[in-house]
Amino acid sequence: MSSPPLRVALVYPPSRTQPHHTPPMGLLMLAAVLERAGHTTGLFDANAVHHRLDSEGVAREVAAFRPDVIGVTLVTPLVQEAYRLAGLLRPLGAPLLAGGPHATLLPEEPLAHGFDAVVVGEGEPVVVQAVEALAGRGARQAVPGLAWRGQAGLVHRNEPPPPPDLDALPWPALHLADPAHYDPAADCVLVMSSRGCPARCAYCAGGLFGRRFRFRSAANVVAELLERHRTLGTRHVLFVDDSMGVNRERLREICRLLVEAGRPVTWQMMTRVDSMDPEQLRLAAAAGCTRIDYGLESGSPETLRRIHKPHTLEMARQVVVDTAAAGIQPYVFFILGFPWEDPPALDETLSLMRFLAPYVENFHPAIASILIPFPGTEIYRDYAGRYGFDGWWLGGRRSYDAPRPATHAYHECVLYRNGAVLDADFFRYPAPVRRKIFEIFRFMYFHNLRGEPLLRRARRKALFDLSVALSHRFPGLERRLFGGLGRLRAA
Ligand code: B12
Ligand code: SF4
Repeated sequence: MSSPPLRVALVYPPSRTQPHHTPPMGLLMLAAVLERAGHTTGLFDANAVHHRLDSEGVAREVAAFRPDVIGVTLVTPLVQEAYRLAGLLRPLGAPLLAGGPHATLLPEEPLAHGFDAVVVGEGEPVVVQAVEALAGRGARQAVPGLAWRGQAGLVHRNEPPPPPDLDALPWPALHLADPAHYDPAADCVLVMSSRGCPARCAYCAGGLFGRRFRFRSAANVVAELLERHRTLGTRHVLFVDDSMGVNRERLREICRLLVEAGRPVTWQMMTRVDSMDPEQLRLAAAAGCTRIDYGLESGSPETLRRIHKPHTLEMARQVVVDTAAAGIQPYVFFILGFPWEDPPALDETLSLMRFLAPYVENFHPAIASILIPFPGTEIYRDYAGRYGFDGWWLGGRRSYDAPRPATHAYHECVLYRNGAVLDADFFRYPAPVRRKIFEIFRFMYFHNLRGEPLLRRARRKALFDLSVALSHRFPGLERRLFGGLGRLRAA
């Protein structure tokens, strides 16, 4: 490189509800590619768990870095704030480049909200060219996958590049993440071992990596794990692949290599129900796998069929039983409130949960347990018009990335934890459906209390039920009595 290095600020915009315990991997992968090309990069993650920033704080830190180009990740529920942030970054004079899942789905939108260009799809093959072109060191027309607004406001869009060879990519530039901002890397690092998923679930917003399953070789993956263990003392790895077990042969090879290396780390993954069987689970457990996340989504066969889930109810039950039997913790995820679901359909999900309860330590009653219609999904396409939620991510009322306000009842705060998806009311659920969703959430909450000492568990249950009873009849009194539990409300 003959020109001086560029200074590139990589930004993850603020979420008001979800902190990052580990640094964002996508940005660190781009940073590694940019560093390899000789550029200087800085990571500005507004959600770092021990260094959370609002948009003003991000803009201040980015300004101090004096960037030549600023790259920003866009995920749908955070775009409104990201566009406000773009307004604060603009005066710095550095061109703004967007990328990530939302920018890929709707590349024209960021261009109308303060961004100069958008990278569509995976960033590694093009980020160096894109940044250089924005800094005036190349033609935008020559950057595959780039979208930008030219003269006369016309949007130009280049053909995307072929997907990258994953084994040839440098490993994430973890050294850019300030260790004081995150949980220790000795406790956990994120690793990506594959991209893409061949299924086509009707609600899935994971289209960025496409339907072709592409993967790093087992040797390359295990080398990264060993290196993290050696240099950072890492004891646990969280694989962020959409569905890590799709290629069984490769997963077996990863397990074999980890056993051979003396099982230096424990690990967890997300994968599809249909990718695991007892033999595969036994190998994974022997290689240090401690947890597997499964998207079961529903206990209703009709819903499973309508969302094109590649498993049946029987397969879901079996895999959870087999996983627990292998000594691995099964984590199960559900989505409640598909627009066709009535209380009997939701009861089928509750029955499945009751069946699974003895095998499952914790249900996950968090932000994503109620259906969110992400753009680009079949659900969005089929229902946006009918329920009037077109472009919801740009409007105020449905912005669910908001902590439960203190005005909510105690039981609502503990139940929905840090999410307000039910308030966003995408599908205008009738009262019986809302009641049933509430009942299921209550079931999950009570189940998750099982690990607590007996007395504390009894007290929490009693408080919860008292809050429910009071807030129905005397909401003012509930707020007065439970007002002192403000700290719990935010928990
Ligand atoms: C781990 C994870 C989380 C963790 C993040 C932990 C962390 N420290 O980063 C947690 C649990 C906090 C999380 C939260 C959320 N997540 Co999340 N998450 C993931 C997951 C599983 C992996 C992310 C990852 O590391 N991917 C691997 C890297 C390599 O990919 P990447 O980040 O997309 O980056 C690549 C490209 O997008 C692009 N790129 C990204 N940024 C930029 C910027 C520039 C300038 C350029 C040029 C390119 C570029 O290049 C990168 C390299 O190829 C993905 C699913 C997936 N498999 O990707 C979902 C996913 C990203 N999450 C998603 C969502 C919706 C959320 C939430 C909004 C949840 C919610 N329902 O409200 C919140 C967001 C709030 C927040 N604080 O982040 C969606 C996004 C969909 C969408 N349309 O936006 C995904 C795709 C899951 C899904 N299938 O629905 N998430
Ligand atoms: S199996 Fe998972 S990653 Fe694959 S399409 Fe369905 S929800 Fe998305």
